[in-house]
Amino acid sequence: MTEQKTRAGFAAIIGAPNAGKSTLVNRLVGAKVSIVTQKVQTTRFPVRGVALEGAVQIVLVDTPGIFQPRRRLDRAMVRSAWSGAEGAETVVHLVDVQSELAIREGGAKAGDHRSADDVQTIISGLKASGRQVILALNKIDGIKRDSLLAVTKDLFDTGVYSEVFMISASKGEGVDDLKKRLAELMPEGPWLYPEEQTADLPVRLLAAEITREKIYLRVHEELPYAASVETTAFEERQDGSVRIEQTILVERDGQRAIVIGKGGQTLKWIGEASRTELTDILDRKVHLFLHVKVKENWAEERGTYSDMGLDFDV
Ligand SMILES: Nc1nc2c(ncn2[C@@H]2O[C@H](COP(=O)(O)OP(=O)(O)OP(=O)(O)O)[C@@H](O)[C@H]2O)c(=O)[nH]1
Ligand SMILES: [Mg+2]
Repeated sequence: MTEQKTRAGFAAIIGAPNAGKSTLVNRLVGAKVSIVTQKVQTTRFPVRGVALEGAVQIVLVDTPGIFQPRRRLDRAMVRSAWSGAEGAETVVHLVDVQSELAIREGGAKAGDHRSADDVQTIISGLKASGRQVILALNKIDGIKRDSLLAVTKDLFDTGVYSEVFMISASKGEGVDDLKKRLAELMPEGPWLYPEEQTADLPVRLLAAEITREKIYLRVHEELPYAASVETTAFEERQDGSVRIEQTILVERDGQRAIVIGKGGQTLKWIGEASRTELTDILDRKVHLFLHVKVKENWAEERGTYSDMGLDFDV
């Protein structure tokens, strides 16, 4: 037998909100497995994506951003991110280098300061765990290389990193090198997923995520984290199509009005965008029905957490 020995394992991507973790996971997998928006705190629970590199299967774990949590949902998200890292063979700490640079070179916005603070929180957490991880500086597109050196040095001097990569998750630069390295770090063993599988999110949850992404893309300014999406029906029909019903939960009447929009225009846009993508992903005709409901306490209900695989009591 000349067959190459297979390897497989988990590589978790952690980082501050908006660092580009989901973008990177999608890029490494070569398919969209996790939703991406310009908003912080988009990812709410760990999402797995499966990448192949020769005979190696790398199961990427996209995690929610790590930040100073206040609300219950925030605490549950941050906890799940750290657990995602604990369960993985390899951890990559992804840092938005543009925020780090803005702080050094001037012009930093509130978001950059938050991001840099969260990076420090993560470094402290890593120090406490005694674990060495890979540092990946993201968003190097449009940045002068010399200015990266000082940032790299400061981060590296914390002692929590074993090596560093410079990448652009959205443009793809440097991602192949990182992928090769992750493959080397995976232990020998049988693959964990069938060859053709790239994601393992239950289809109802995936459908809810796609709609949540469209909501965030459309009304990100007006609707701060107040929305959640539930798939209430998913029926395969005789003609091969699928009928999906979803409820968008918001916390207040005003938010309901925003999601629906003038004459229903916003909700129509969200529904069309989501249906188009779901048709593509599910590879069949999709009938999508969206309802918007005010449920003030959706973020305080146990069911919300178990649906997402999050811990309620943190
Ligand atoms: N310029 C640039 N933008 C990027 C890059 N990678 C990601 N982004 C953008 O950064 C924003 C956040 O990307 P996400 O992938 O959702 O970030 P995340 O770390 O998963 O965010 P959370 O799930 O909220 O923690 C999006 O607008 C991306 O398009 C990059 O390499 N360069
Ligand atoms: Mg994300």
